[in-house]
Amino acid sequence: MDILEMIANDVVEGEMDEIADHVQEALDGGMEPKKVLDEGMLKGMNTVGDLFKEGEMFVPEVLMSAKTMDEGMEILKPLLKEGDVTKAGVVVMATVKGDLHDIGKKLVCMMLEGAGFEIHDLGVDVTPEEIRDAVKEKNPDIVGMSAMLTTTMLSMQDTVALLKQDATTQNVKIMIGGAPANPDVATEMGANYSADASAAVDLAVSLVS
Ligand code: B1M
Repeated sequence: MDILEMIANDVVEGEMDEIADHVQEALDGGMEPKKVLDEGMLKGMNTVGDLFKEGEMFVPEVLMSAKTMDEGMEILKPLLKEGDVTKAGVVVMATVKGDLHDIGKKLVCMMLEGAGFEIHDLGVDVTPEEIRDAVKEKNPDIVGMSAMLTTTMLSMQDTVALLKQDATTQNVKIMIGGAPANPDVATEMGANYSADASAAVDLAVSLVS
């Protein structure tokens, strides 16, 4: 197994204690940081996405892979030149007002980050006004909203309505997800739906392309 395969494998297997040494070994051997990122870490993360989609990896393992990715990024970040990392797009993400569930949303954020998106995670229990203000400030390509309670779906609807009211926010792409969401509800409120974290990546990529 060459060093890039080892790094990709570290991400897939969640080898948090190994990846830093392997990334350093690749750099010490003269490899470009971008190559380590693209052909090692991101390749591993893509495999994670595929395995998750196929039901061969589960949430705790994906979280371990995301943490392993973070460990490797700590070493690479200062070395990557501006422009080395192709930004897929900017996403403002929130769990909507009244809702404290954030495990699924964090997973979606991590997978989007792994796919090259810049994420501004506003946290949980975020009001429509706070989301609108963040859209004005960050000018994202996409707003992502997560809800796990049937009751908080209404807050999603309010947020979409508020974003559509304002000329500076009405054109932002909107994606929603979480247990009570579905494609019909999304279409009705003028948003896009994805069922899980890997579908969210596919959707986000299609919305910005
Ligand atoms: Co709550 N809870 N909870 N809970 N909780 C549910 C959601 C519930 C279904 C349990 C049940 O009754 N069977 C139920 C909701 C019923 C309903 O409204 N239909 C419920 C309830 C009722 C409540 C309370 C009201 C309980 C109470 O206090 N009486 C309360 C509400 C608090 C509040 O939010 N105001 C409450 C509290 C909590 C905890 C705080 C204890 C904890 C949350 C901790 C946390 O998130 N930090 C919690 C948990 C853990 C759950 C369950 C058990 C698990 C949710 C989870 O994390 N799943 C849940 C029951 C269940 O789902 N089995 C339940 C794992 C996660 C990876 O999946 O979140 O679905 P999920 O995310 C997926 C997809 O949905 C999708 O991708 C993710 C990854 O694949 N996705 C998106 C999510 N967001 C997306 C956004 C996207 C795209 C995809 O684009 C933007």
